Amino acid sequence: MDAARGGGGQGSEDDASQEDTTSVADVSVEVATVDASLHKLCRRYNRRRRRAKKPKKTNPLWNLQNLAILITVVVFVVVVIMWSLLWVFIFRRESNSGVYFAGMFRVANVEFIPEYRHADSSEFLSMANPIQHVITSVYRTSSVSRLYKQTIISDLSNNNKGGVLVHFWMVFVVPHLKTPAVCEECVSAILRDSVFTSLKNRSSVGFLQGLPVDIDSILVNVALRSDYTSTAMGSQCVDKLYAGIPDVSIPLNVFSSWGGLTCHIKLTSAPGSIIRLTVRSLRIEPSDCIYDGLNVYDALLPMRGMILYRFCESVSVPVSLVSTSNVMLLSFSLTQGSKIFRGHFQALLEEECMNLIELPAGPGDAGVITSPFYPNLLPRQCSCTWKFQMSSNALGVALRFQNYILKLKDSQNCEHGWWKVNEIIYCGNYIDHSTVFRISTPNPEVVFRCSSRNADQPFNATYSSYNIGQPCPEGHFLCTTGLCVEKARRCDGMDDCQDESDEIFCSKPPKLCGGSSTLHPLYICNGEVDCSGGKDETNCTQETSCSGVSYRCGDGVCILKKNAKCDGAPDCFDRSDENDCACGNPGVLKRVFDSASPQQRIVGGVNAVEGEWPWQVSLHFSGQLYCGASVLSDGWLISAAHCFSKERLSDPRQWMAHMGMLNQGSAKHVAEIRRIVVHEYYNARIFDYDIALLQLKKAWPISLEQYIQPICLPAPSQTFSEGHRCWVTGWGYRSEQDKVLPTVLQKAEVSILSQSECKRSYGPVSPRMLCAGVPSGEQDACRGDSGGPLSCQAHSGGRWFLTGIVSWGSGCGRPNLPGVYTRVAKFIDWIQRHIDAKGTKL
Ligand code: 4AZ
Repeated sequence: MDAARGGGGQGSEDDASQEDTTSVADVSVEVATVDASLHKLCRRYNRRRRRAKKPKKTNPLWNLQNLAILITVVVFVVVVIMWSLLWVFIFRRESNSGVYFAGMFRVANVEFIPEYRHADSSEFLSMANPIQHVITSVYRTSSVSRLYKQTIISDLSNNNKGGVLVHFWMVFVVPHLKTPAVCEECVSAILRDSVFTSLKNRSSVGFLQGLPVDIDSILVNVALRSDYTSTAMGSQCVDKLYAGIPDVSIPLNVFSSWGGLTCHIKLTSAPGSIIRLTVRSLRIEPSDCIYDGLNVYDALLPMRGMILYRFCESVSVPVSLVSTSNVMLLSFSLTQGSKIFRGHFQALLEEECMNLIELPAGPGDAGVITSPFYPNLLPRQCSCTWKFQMSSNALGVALRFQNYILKLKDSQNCEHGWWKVNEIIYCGNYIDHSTVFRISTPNPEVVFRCSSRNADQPFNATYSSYNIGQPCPEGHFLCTTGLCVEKARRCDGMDDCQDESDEIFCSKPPKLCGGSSTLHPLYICNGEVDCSGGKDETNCTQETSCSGVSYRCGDGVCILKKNAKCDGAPDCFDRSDENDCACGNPGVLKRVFDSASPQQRIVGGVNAVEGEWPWQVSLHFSGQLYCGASVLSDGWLISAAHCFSKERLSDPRQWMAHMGMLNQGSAKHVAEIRRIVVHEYYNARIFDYDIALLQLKKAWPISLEQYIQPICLPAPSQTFSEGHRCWVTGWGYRSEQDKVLPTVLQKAEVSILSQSECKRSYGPVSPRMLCAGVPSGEQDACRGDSGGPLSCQAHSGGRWFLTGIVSWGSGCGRPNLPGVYTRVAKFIDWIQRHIDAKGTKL
C-alpha cells in the first residue's frame, strides 16, 4: 500500500514539476510578471499541500520534497531577477562606452593673468566657464549632439603667440555601434567648422560663437580613459610647476610609491620661452612603456599627436630635450617597486639660429655645425641657417656628418630633417657611418628644418673647404658617400666607402697564388682552398692586424681565419672562438638532413622535417601568422624590423612566438613577447637596417631543447663566397598568387649572390643587404617568410649560422630577382649590445 501510494505520489509530483517548469519559463521571459507567477506558484504549492494533507496520515518526507521544490523554484526565480537587473544596470550600461578627447586652441585678444594658472581661482573659472559653454553649445548643436556628454577646461596657459591657450577634455558617451561617429577627425572638424573666419583680414583668428579663436591652433586628439581620469580635475596625481626666470634650473625628483597609477607633472614657463627637460637618471622596468614608462608631451594634456619623447627604459646618461612652446607634460606610468626619476627643467629664451661662417681656404676642418640645442635631442620644430662665405669661387663646402646622410628629396616627406641647399631640397636620415656632403657652389646657404614627429637624435658636422675641380687629394677616389679613399683600396674586397661604391664594377680579384704578388685578402683563410696545395689556408691562426676581414678573438687579438667562430677547432689563443657554441646544431631529431620529404614544391621549396630547423619561429600577430623569426638564446629572438614598424604592430602584447613547430598549430611552446627592439636606423622606405630583436617574457623550457635551439650568430668577418648554398625556411606563401599558407614548414635551397649581382637586379642595395636565390627564381622566400632565417653552414656537418633575415624582394620566385636578406654579420655588435644590456638570461 505504501509502495503503491508512493508510486502514485511520484506520478503526481512529476506532473507538478512539469507544470512548475512551464511557469518558471514564463517568469524568465517576462520579468514584470515575477510577482504574479510567484503568487501562482504559492497557490499551487498550497493546493498541493492541501492535496497532500488529504490522506489521513501525513507523510513528513512528502512535505519535505515539496518544500525542496519550492525552495529550488524560489532560488531560481531570485537568480533570474538578479540576472535581469544585472543585465539592465551593468551589461547594458557597458555597451555604452566613454570616448575621451584632449584638445587645445588659442583664444586671441585676451590677456593672460597669473591667476589663470590656478584652476580653483575665481579668475580661472570666470574665463573657463564661458569657453566651456561655447564648446558645449557647438557640440550640442552638431551631428553628434546625442553622444556629447561634457567638456572640462583643465588648464589655461599663456602663449608665445599672445592670448590664452585653452586645454580641455571632452567626453562622449557612445553606444558601441556608433563609435565611428565620434572619430578624431570628425570631432576636430566640428570645432574647426564652427569658427567663422573672414577672408578679408587674412588672419587665422575667427569667431567661435563670439570667442576669438585661432583656427590654426585647434588640435583635438583621442585619448585614453586612464589619462582622462588621472589628469582631469580632482585627480590626486597631478603636479604643476612653473619656470618664470630663464636658465634657472628647477629640480624634478620622483620616487614612486604610487604603483599602478599614471601621474602627471605639468610644466609651464614664461611666454616667449621654451622648456628644456633634463632626465639625469630614470630607473624603471623596461617593458616597451607598457608597464613602466615616462611619456613627455609637447602639450599640457597627454595628446597622442604631441608626444615629444617616450622613455621606456632606464636612463643613466643624462638626456635633455626641448619643447616647441612654453608647455610640457611629463606622464609617469610606474608599477610598484623602487622607481626613481631625477632631473630638472628650465625655461630657455628662444633664439634665432642664423650663422655666418667665413670659410678659409686650405685643408682640414675649419669648424663644426650642430643641430639646434646640440647635444640636446633635436626638437620637433626648429629652423637653422648657415651662410658660408668662401675666399675663392673655386672652393666648395664639405660637411662631414658622423652618422647622418643627406639625399635628394623624392615624393615622400622628410622624416628626419628637411634641408635646402641653394634651393634644392634634401632629406636627412640617420646612418651608422660617416658621410660627406659636398656643396660645389660658392658662398652657399644651407637651411635646416626639423621634420620629425618626435624629438630625434642630434647631429653635428665638421665643415671644410675643398677644391671643386678636384674634391679628393691626389691618389684618392671619391665615394658616393662623399668620402675620399685611397685608389689602392678600390676593389680590395673591403667596404672602405661605407656604401660599397669602391667595390662595384670590380672584376673578381685574380687568384695570384704564386710569384711576388700577394694573394687578395678575400682568398686568405676563407675556408676554401683557392691555391693548389692549399697554401692560402695555412697559418690561419697567426695574428694579423684587425680589419673587416680578420677574426677578432675575445682578448682583442685578430687572426686571419675569417670563419673561426664555432667551427669545432680552437683557433684563438684564448679559445674564445669556441665559446658560446651551443647553437646551430639540429641534433638528434634531425638525423638525415636530406631525407625524402613529402613532395609539395612551393617557390621551389619542400616540406621540412621535425627538428630540422629548431631555431625557426612563427610569429603570430593577433592570432594570425605574420612573420618568421629565429631563436638566438633562451630569452631572445631575432626578426625583421618591417614586421613591427607600423604603430599597431609595435605592441609586444599582440605577438606570440610559436616555437619548436613543424606544422602550424602544433607548437611545442608558445611564448609571449616582453619587448620589441627595432633598429634605430630602420628605414621603412628602402628596408635598410631591417632587423629587430624580441625579448621573451619567460625563457623557453630547457626540456624542449630537442625541438627548440638557437642558431649561431656569424662573426662580423664571416664570409660565404658567391654560390655558397644556404636554406631559407618559413610558412610564407608558396607563390606570389597563393592565397593559402602552407601548414608544414617549408625549406628552399638558395645560393648567395655577389653584391654586384644583387645590384644588377635591384640597383642600389645597401651594404646591410644580401641577395640569395637561383637564376630561374624557382626557389625563393615570399610574404609571410619575412623575419625568418637564411641558414648557412660553412661546410657540411658544421654548425648553422644566421647569415640572413628574410627582408624583401621584387615579387616571389621571379627570374633574376633574388630574395633580399638583412646581412646579419653587419649587426653583431648591435645585437650583442642590446642582448647584453638587457640580460640574455631571464
Ligand atoms: C614579403 O613581402 C616578401 N621574394 C618577403 C620576401 C620576398 C618578397 C616579399 C622575396 O614579406
